[in-house]
Order: sequence, then structure tokens, then C-alpha cells
Amino acid sequence: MSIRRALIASASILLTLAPQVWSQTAEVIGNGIVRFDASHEARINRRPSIAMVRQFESIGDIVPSTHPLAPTFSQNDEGRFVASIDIPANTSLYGTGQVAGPLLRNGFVTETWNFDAFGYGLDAKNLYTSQPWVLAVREDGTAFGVLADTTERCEIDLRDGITFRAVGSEFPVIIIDRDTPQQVMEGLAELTGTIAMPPRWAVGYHQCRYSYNPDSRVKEVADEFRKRKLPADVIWMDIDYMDGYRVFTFDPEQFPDPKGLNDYLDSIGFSNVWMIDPGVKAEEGYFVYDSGTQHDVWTKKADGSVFYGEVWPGVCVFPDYLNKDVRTWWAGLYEEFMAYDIDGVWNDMNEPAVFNVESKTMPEDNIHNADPALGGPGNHGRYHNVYGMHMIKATREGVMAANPGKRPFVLSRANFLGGHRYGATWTGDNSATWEHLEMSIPMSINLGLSGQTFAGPDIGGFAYNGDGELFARWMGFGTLFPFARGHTAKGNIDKEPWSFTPEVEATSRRALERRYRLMPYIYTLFYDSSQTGAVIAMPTFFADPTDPALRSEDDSFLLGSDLLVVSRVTPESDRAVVLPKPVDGVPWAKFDFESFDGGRDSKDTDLPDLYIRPGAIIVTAPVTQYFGDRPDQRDEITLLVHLDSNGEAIGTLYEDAGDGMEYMMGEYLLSTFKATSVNGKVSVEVIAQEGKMTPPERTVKVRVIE
Ligand code: NBV
Repeated sequence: MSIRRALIASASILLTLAPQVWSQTAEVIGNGIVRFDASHEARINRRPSIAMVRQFESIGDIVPSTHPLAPTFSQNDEGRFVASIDIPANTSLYGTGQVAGPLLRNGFVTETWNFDAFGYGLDAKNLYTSQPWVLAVREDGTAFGVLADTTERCEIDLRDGITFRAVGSEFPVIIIDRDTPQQVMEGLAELTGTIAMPPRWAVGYHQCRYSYNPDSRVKEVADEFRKRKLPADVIWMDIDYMDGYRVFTFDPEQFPDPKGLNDYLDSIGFSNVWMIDPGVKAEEGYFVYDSGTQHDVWTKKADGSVFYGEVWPGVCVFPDYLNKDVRTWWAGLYEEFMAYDIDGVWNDMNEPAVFNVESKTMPEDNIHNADPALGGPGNHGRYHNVYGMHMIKATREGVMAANPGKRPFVLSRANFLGGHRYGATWTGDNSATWEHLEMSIPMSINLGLSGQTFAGPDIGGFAYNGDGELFARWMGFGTLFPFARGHTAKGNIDKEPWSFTPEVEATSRRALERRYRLMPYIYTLFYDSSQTGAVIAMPTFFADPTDPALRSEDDSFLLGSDLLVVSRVTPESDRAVVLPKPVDGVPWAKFDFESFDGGRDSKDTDLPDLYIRPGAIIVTAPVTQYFGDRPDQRDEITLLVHLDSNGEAIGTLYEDAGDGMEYMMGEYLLSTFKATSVNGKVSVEVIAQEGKMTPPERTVKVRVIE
């Protein structure tokens, strides 16, 4: 045997006998943020991160074993790449994206694989969006977050510590270790970005159904809101407005004049949102198909031929949004579309959903001609979870180019970690049942704890009818989610606030009026979130992460850090809710709006109870029917003040034009109010003001809550 052959032989014996040893690397990439790779090779060959806003460089390497949370990397029998993190005893786990079931995720196994999950239940393993991310809160209230930076199908197993098992190649694990869960969420935003500041109308209430058609029905519903004095800002056009479900077309009979419709809606203060799906009807002579074919934009099969799949219009082709030129082509389609005075766009079915196939999506061996910056050409399996994310990235670019200077609003059903930068989301096709009503709180909160804070459920439930009581209860707290939209499926009974009984309508009105009174506060929360990544609808335990009793509380939630919303999520309304402890002896104080105006019924038990934090000022406004219905929105505010043990309270108010980008150039006003009690008399002053907008002359009312 030659020496060379002997060497090869012994090397291969070594290869087969030696246990798999990974020599990990760890690099600091931010404040308290460390990225771990399984080996030097894995680090060098790492795929570009799609979740993160940029490719973060190392600020310095550390010895992995010196980090208390260093993951262990291995490969399992199924060939999945595994990263496990041991967690200290009594650590509470949250996040993991869009997940059914309770807030506290310890003991659950889910998987990232965007899926058209119509009629999903508590046991759903994967839903429409994927966020391979866990927020972990230690017993003492300090927290860390774990991000598995892979777009591949990935199991998130929280039964014993934190384990990610992903298909495909080795992936890095990023750990953010900070003092509080809030700080960890800000760390996630440093990596994956924040939501963009939405137009103010999108922070109002949205009314939807599958579908309001024809156009006269849309007007009728909008008129009814105004006639009945039910505040609302937006009405939605679902797929039936299209001509044979061809995207970017209008049914000539039912929607002959979309611009006329939008202009009418605008005249009564309604903004509009129209749906666009990714499936393009494969039909010669249809301009979108012809243009796409000419530009060679369709996703290909493994053999290089165009992939066809069935969706609403019949046989369809699917744009390959992973490619920049395709995104530019797609964005271009919005120029003509938005010229019909369209305000916002809803991208549905973008997992992508495909009919009549077991997988309910396209084959995993389809090929995407992905940009080099995304990792280059690769199969659908690798890019499946980011298909929808890149669709809405392109949509957003198109909407912005068509409506320059305006803030875009895009709602997407599918998305991925970091995709909150491009659009809002909802919890998909839920059901009109008490189980789903209850679940809608933790689902929305865990989405927020995964970066997607502009979220909420279909209020009233999408599948099935439900009844008036369920609807009233859902409106009661659903209108306090960051994204507040009523919706229902085709074939169901009407589910507008007036569709049940006068009592249900009255509850809905009170619920909507609460949102509109709270608008200055909620809009300020959106601004904070767009700047820092602060979560808008937070779990109650954020009020006191050291209190173990709050860790699994999910009938209530915090809207910002100052307002606690306590809901009754069972028909009997008999469930005890744990409240945050008093702060230095001062309890959170219960209040309502209804008794403010001369004692209108405040005993509506379908509404959630509201509590204000000791030391907080919540800025509210008189009820409006929509954004812009009073000549000067800023002429009156009411400060709700709950003094702390020192007799002080603080709150902020963010104001801007409500749309446009001028706020980025300083055209806004951020005011900090401070209330002080001296000898039982409460006085309020503005202690700081930032921004170029002139402070308005206005009436400032103060309501002290005890
Ligand atoms: O476009 C129709 C519906 C829509 O209303 C719903 O919100 C989406 O989640 N869409 C799904 C397709 C059909 C669902 C049965």
C-alpha cells in the first residue's frame, strides 16, 4: 500500500469512528447579542440572514463555552440540523410566532412552515406565518431571546429547554441576553427592524367581509356605520370585486367604477383596502399573465418549466418574488391599480396556497431564482417561508411608488420573522367559537412577542356564524388590539355591529368609542414601536416580570405599559384574572369611559375592564367617527391621571399629520406631561416637547383616577 493510500484509508476510518464534534464559534454582534455557529466552516458558509435588516458583522469573538446559554449543535437521524439551549429552572417561554393555544409556550412543539390553515384548532403545529424565535423570561424577571436564523422548515421544541430542528444546512443561533423582556424585544428590533409608522386611518377600526359585493353593498355598509354613529375608518374589498378572480382587474358588473366607489367612501371618511393574491390566472390575453410571461417572472419547476397550480381563478402561475427583477415588475403593477384611489392593499393566500394538492402549497423542489443577497437560486423548500414576505416587500414598494409621499398600508396573511417591516398581519381563518375568542388574545400577543406587533384576529370569527353574545364580547376587547378588524366568511350571517340585537350594537358602539377616545394614546404607541420596537399589545406580566403569578395570565393584556385590558373570555365570565401587584402600595385603578359623560351605562359586562397603571397619564380625545372628522383633531384632549405613591404621574403624546413622511423630517410633536399633586390639588405641566410642529391652542382636561 502506498503511503498516500494508507493515509486516505486511515482518514476514512477516523471519519467513520470519530464522534461528531462541532467546534463552535461565537461572535458579539450587538449589545448583549451573540451569534453562535456550529463550526468555522458553518460560519464561513453561512447563508445571508433574511430575517435581519442587514448582515451583522462580528464586533469581537468570545469563547462559546463562556456564554451561559451557548447552544449545542448536532444532527439528528432524520438529517435535521439541531440546536439546543439549556434553560434555567422556572424559565417561562413565549413567542414562536403565530401559534394557537395559550400564551405560555413551555411544553409545546410547533413548526415554521407557512400554511393555509383554514379552520385550525388549538393543536395546530404550523399556521400562516413563521417566526423561529423564542422569548425566555427567567424566574428573576431577567430575559433572553433565541433566534434560529434559518428560513427552512424548523421544529421549535419547548418540552425540555429550547430546541430547534431545521431541514437544510447548518444555521446560526443568535442569543440576546438583557435585563428585562422589554429590552430583549428592543434587541430583536435592532436585528430585525421595527414596524413602519402606519397612516393614522389604519390605526382606526376596519370593517371587512368575504365579500361586500356589489359596490352598492359596500356603500350601504359604510353609510350604515355613519348613520348609526359607529366609529370606523376603513372598509375592505375581498376577492369578489375582481373579474373572475384575476388580480388587478375589477368585475365590470359588480364594480364598474372602483374610483367612483373609493371617492364616495372618501367623502364619508372611509379609507379602502383591496385584496391582491399571488396566483395569476394563466390565460393568454390577460395583461398580467402576458406581461409576466414576457418578463419571465413565473416560479419554475425542478425541470425548469413554468409551475402551474390551481387557486381561485383556476390554473395559475406564481411570481417568483425572491427575485429583484420580479419584485420590480410586481411593484409596477400597482401604479395603475392605486390610481383608482386605492388606499391600502391586502395580500392573501401568499404561503402560497395551492388547491387540490396534499401539501396545499407548491412542490418543495420548485426553483426560485433568488437574489444573491438572499442566498442565490434555491428550491422552494428553502424559500417557502419567505415567499409571502417578499411578495409584500414588492407590494409595499409598488404602493409607495404609486402614492409617493403617503404611508403605505399592506396586510399579509403569510410572513416571516422580520417581515413586520413590510406589513401587518392577522391570525388567519379563525372560527366563531369561544375557544377561538379566548385564543385570540395569546395569539396576537405571541405574534407581538415575535416582532409582529401590528396584528389582531378576525373579530367575530371568520368560519361559522357564532351568536350575538360572542360577537359583543369579541368586539369588546378586539377593538383594543393594534390591528382591529371585523371579518367573516362567505355564506355566514351578516356580522356588522347592528346585525344582532340593539344590545349588541350598543356594546359594539361603546367598544369602538373606547378605541377612538384612546386614539392619541394608541397612535403614540405605534410611534414608539416604530422607533424602538416596543411591543404595542403586551402580555400582562410585562407590568412586573418578577411576579410568577402573572406569567401565564392571558385573559388580559397590556395595551402599552399604562393600560391593562381585562377580558371575560368564557360565556359565564367567571374566570378569575390575576392583576399586577400594587406599585409602592398604589393599586392599578379601574376606570371606564362610559360613566364619564354623565353616567351612560357603565355596567356593560361584555366590555373588558380597564385599569390604569399607578404613575401613568393616558392621553385621550373626544370620540370621533373617523380620522379627520373634526376640523381640528387636536383642539381638545383629556388626560387620565393615576398618581403614584409620590403623587406624580407621567405620560406622552405623539402627534403628526396622520399620513405622509414629513414626520421623518421632524414634522411632529412629542409632548411629555407631568401631573403633580400638591396638598390634594393636581396640576399638570408639559415638561418636555420635541419636534417641529407648533403646539396647538387646545383645551386640556384632566381626570384623576383613584
Ligand atoms: O379571499 C377570501 C378569504 C379571505 O376572506 C380570508 O380572510 C383569507 O384568510 N381567503 C382567505 C380565501 C378563502 C378562504 C376560505
